[in-house]
Amino acid sequence: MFLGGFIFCCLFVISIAQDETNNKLFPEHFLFGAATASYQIEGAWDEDGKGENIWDRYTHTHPELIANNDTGDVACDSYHKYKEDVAMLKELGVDYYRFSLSWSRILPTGFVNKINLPGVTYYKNLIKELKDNGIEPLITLYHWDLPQPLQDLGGWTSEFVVEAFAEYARLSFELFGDDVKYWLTFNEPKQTCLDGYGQGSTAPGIASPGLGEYICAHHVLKAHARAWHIYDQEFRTTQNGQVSITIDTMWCEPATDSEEDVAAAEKALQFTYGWYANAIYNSDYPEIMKTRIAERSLAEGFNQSRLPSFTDEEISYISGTFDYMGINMYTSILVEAVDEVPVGEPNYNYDMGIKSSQSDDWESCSIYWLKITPWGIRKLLNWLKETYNNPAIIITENGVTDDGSTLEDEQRVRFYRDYLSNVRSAMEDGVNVIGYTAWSLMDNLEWRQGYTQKFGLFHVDFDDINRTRTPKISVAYYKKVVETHCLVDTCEE
Ligand code: GBE
Repeated sequence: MFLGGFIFCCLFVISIAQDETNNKLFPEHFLFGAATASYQIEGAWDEDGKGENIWDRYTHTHPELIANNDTGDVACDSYHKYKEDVAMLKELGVDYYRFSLSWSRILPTGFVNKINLPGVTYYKNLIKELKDNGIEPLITLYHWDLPQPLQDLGGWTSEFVVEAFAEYARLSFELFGDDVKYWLTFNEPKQTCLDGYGQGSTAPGIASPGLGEYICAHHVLKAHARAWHIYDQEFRTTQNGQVSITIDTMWCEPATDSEEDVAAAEKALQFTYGWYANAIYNSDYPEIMKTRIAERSLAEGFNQSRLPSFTDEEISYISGTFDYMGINMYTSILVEAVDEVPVGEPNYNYDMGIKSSQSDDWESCSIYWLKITPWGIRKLLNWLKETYNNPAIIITENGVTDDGSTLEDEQRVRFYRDYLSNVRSAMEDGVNVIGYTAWSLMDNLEWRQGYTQKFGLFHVDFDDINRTRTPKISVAYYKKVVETHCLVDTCEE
């Protein structure tokens, strides 16, 4: 009662300052959801037969690399508390829940030789609980937690992993697919490859700049395509679902309207988003990547490009492997043209060859890289429509973090309102957006930032053994939006 009155009062205050907000209703069939990922919430890292994954290994062997030496050992304890999670989703009224499967919980060795039944049961129970509450699952197969035994064989830089992933995908479709309409193969492969195998700044921590990230990406793209074709050939007619991948990018805004900066911004989009998207939604790697990396590689003394090439057969096998387009978007950068970095050490950033920054005028939150740029999502959506032939788009992540000091997260309310307002405007521009997913359902392990950054609609008390979940004020706003399909007090058709 007290909380209800409190939330009502704050919504009233919020409703005053929304003159600029788009007041068109979202279409009736537009889908709203909320998201999490296995390593960030599940905990139970070695319980009931789960195998070790690269994030278990990374946090346990390099505690100094994670804020407060945090780990995902317990996290939100969702392995035991999934019913509470579903109750929160029910409270929000969302159409779907995006979560990921922990590969190691289902296949402790990474391979299909040994299926861990308690892991399978966990996901079956979660899916049943969702369906019983009228919530559709949207499942990500790979949100960064590779089984450690596969990493011991080279992980995403080894070719064998393509088939290992394909078999894991097939098993997942077999086990869960009767109840799943939406699948994602990979979450943000750029982070997997660039951070994990190029720069070495996250698990598995392999630093092989200018090489590792390209080899990794090559295998990820092949693995994605294998999984899509397996679904298409073996499951589509009986299960009738949709399979895609979600790739993240910041919107790249030219720093000035000079021809050079405009070209540099386009180049940045191609090197970040196009690196993965072009092969799937168009065909092959972007021309500008092929040309630049080949030139620099030869000048560096390599006999071939550091960017691996696809055969014609592979190009057509990968092209078109999507049923919708997934995107994760949080922020924007300003992009400037720069003089070519002299040839020397291989490096992805030199290959891209731009300068990026963020404006001091853009509103900050508690994490350094996320500046609040709602207009950027409208520009990005229009760019995606133009560049990839107007696909149906599900925004699979968008959200903002706080430092945990208050449940009155007015900045998050404004964030969702303003980004969604720009999504709605992009739809008026003709972009075919069919769904929107808030990151995140609840505070969770923010990778190297540990539990210091809190992206949740629901607050989680990590000092409490019960991991008590409490709604922030943004829950009331998002709930209203999901229910009414309207961002303001009253909407027009
Ligand atoms: C997503 O990652 C993840 O899918 C999700 O797991 C995560 O919790 C959520 O977003 C919130 O972060 O100058 O190289 O240091 C780094 C977002 C910017 C991935 C861009 C920050 C990609 C993390 C800038 N990265 N972003 S810099």
